[in-house]
Amino acid sequence: MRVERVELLTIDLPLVTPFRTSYGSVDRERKLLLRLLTDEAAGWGECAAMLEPLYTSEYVDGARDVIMGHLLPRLAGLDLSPERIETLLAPVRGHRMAKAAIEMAVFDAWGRARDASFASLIGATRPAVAAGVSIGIPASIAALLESVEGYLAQGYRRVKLKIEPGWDVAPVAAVRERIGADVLLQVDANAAYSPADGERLTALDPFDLLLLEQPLAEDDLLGHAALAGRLRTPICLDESITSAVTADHALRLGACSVVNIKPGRVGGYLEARRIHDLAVSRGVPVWCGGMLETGLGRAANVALAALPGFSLPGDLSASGRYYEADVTAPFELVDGHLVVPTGPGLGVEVDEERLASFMVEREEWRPA
Ligand code: SMG
Ligand code: MG
Repeated sequence: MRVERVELLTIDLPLVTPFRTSYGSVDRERKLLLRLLTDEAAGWGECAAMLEPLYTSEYVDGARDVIMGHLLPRLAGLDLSPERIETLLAPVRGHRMAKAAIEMAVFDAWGRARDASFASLIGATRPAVAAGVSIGIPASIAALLESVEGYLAQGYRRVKLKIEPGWDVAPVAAVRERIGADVLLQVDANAAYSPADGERLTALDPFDLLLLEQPLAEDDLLGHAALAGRLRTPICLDESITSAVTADHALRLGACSVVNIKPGRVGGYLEARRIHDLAVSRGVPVWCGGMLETGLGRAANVALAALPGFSLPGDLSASGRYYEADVTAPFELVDGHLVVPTGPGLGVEVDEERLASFMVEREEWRPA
C-alpha cells in the first residue's frame, strides 16, 4: 500500500458545554484530521492534540508542522502497513499524537482495502463497551449534581469528576452522597497537586473512589509512588504514561495500580495494545481515555476498548455529550454502552458537507 496524497484538515467543533479542567476551560475543540489516499483505499486519522500545549506538549499547529515536514516525507514511495508505520516514524523523537494520527489512517485504509474492521485487526473481542462520562469543573456544586444526575439518567456506567485544589473533597462528598455507594465514581486532577498535598488527597479516601487519576506532575513517578503508599484510593496515571516502557516503570515503582490508555498519548494503537497486554500480564486494570474525539477517533477508541483487558469503563461517551454535530453519524448510548463498529476499517463514514462547515484550514501533501 503506497501513499498518493494526504489531506490535512484543521477543524473547529463547538462543544455543547464548556469543558473546564485544572488546565483551563475550552468551549470548542480544534482538531486535526488526516485523510490518507493510497493506491488501495483511503483512510482517516485523527490527531489527539489540542489547540494549546497544556495537557501535553503537543498542540494542533505543532502536530501539523511535524506531520507535513517530518513524518509524511518518511513514508514517500514506501510499501506501508500499520506495523511498518511505527518503524518508519521511530527516528523522529516524541510527537506521539502526530504519529498516532498517521498510524490510525493507515489502519483505516488497510482495513478498507482488505474488508477487515479495525476492531478485528486490533484484536477486539466484545461487541460493545460500557460508557463513562468525564465531567468538567462547573460553576457550583448544585450545577455539578444536576449534570451528574442527567448523565446517570442517560445510562452512563461510570462518572469521572475533574478536580483541582479547592474543588475536590466538597464536590466529591456531595456527588457520592447524591448517587449512593453503588455508582462507579472516580476523579482526575490533571497534575494539579504537589507532593505536599498528600493529606488533602487522603481526605478523598472515605468516598470509595474507583481511582484518583494523575494527581501529580507528569514526570513525578516517585512522588506518585510515595502518594500511593499513603492513600487507600488507587492511583491511575494518564499524562505520565507515554509508552509501554513508562507503563512498565510506573507499575514496577508502584506509582500507579491502574492505567489510563490513550492511543494518541502513547504514539498509536499498537503501542496502546502493548500497554494493554502488559497490564493483563500483571493483573492491572486498564481503561480507554478520551480526548473529546470526533466520531473518527471515537470509532477507533471504542474498538480498542473492546479488547479483553479493558476491565473498567472508559472516557467513552455518546457524541452528543460533546458535540451538537459531528463529522460522522453520532455514537449513541445503547443501554449504557457504545457499539463497536464492524464495517471495513474504522467502520464509520465522514459527512463531507458537515466536515466542510467545520473547516478552518486545508493543506495537501504529495510524495515528491
Ligand atoms: O473524551 O470524554 C472525553 C474527555 C475525557 O477528561 C477527559 N480527558 O485528562 O483524561 C483527561 C482529559 C484530557 C483532555 S482535557 C485536558
Ligand atoms: Mg486524565
